[in-house]
Amino acid sequence: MSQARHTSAQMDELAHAAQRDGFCVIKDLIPKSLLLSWREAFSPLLEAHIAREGHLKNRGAARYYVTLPFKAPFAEPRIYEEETLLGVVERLVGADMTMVQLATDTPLLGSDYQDVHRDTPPLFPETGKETPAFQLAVNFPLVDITGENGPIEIARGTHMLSKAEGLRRLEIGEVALEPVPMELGDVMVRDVRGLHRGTPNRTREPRPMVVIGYSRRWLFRPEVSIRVPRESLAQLSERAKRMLRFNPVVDSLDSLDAPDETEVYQAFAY
Ligand SMILES: O=C(O)CCC(=O)C(=O)O
Repeated sequence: MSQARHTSAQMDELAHAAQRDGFCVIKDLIPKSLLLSWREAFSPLLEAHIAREGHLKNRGAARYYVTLPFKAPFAEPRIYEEETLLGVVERLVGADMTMVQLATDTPLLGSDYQDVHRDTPPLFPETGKETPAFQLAVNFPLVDITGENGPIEIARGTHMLSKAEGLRRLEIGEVALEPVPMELGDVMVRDVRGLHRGTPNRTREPRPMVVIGYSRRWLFRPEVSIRVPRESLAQLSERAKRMLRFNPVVDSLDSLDAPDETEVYQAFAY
C-alpha cells in the first residue's frame, strides 16, 4: 500500500472543507503523465460516442457523458486507490464505501450553460432536511480548466439545503455560482447534492472531466456501474475488489458482448 501524500490532519481539513462547502480541491494529486495517457485514450472513445449516440445530447448541446472502460489506462489504482483521495472519501462517506462509476463529462465548442442542478434527489424529500454525505463525485480534468473552456460552477454550501432553498438563496444573491478552475493533476471531491452547472466551452479543444463515483456502503445506484472484466479480478487489490463489489463482472468488454452500448445514465439532473 502506498503512503498518503497528505497527513491525517490535512485529510481531516480537506474533508471538513467538503462538509462545509460541498466540495474541496486537492492540488496536484495525480501524476500528469497518467492523465496524458488517459487524454490520448479518451479521444477515440469520445469520437465513437458522438458517432453512435451524439444525437441523444445526453448532457445538453455539445456536451457528452461517456463511461470509461475498466481497462488500461483507465483501470488505474494509482488514481482510484490514491491514498489521500481515499482518506478524504472515507472521511465523507464512511469506511467500506463502494466505487460505482467511472466516466467523463465533456463540453465542446457549442456547449451552453446547463440548468443549475444536483446530481441526486434527497434521501428524505418529505422532511426537507439533508443528511451527511452519501454520494460523492471525484472529478479531475484531462486538460487544464480555465475560464474559457467550461469550468464547472458550484454554489458553495448548498448541498445541505433543499434545491428550492438553494435556488432561492441564489436568486437573492445570498450564495453565488463560483467557477472552479483546475489544473491537470488537481482533484475535486464533490458532494453531488451541491447546486452546480456546466458552462460553455468556448475553445476548440474538448474539456474532459473524469468522474469517479464513490457511495456509502448501503447505497445502490442502478443508473451507473463499472463493468469489471473477469480476467482483471486477479490483479485487483483486496481493497479494490471490496470497493467494486456491487459491479457486474463480465467476460469481456468487447462491444460484441454488449450490443446495446448506449449510455444508461441519461436522467442526471435533480
Ligand atoms: O463537467 C461539468 O462541467 C459539469 C457537468 C454536470 O454538472 C452534469 O452534466 O451533470
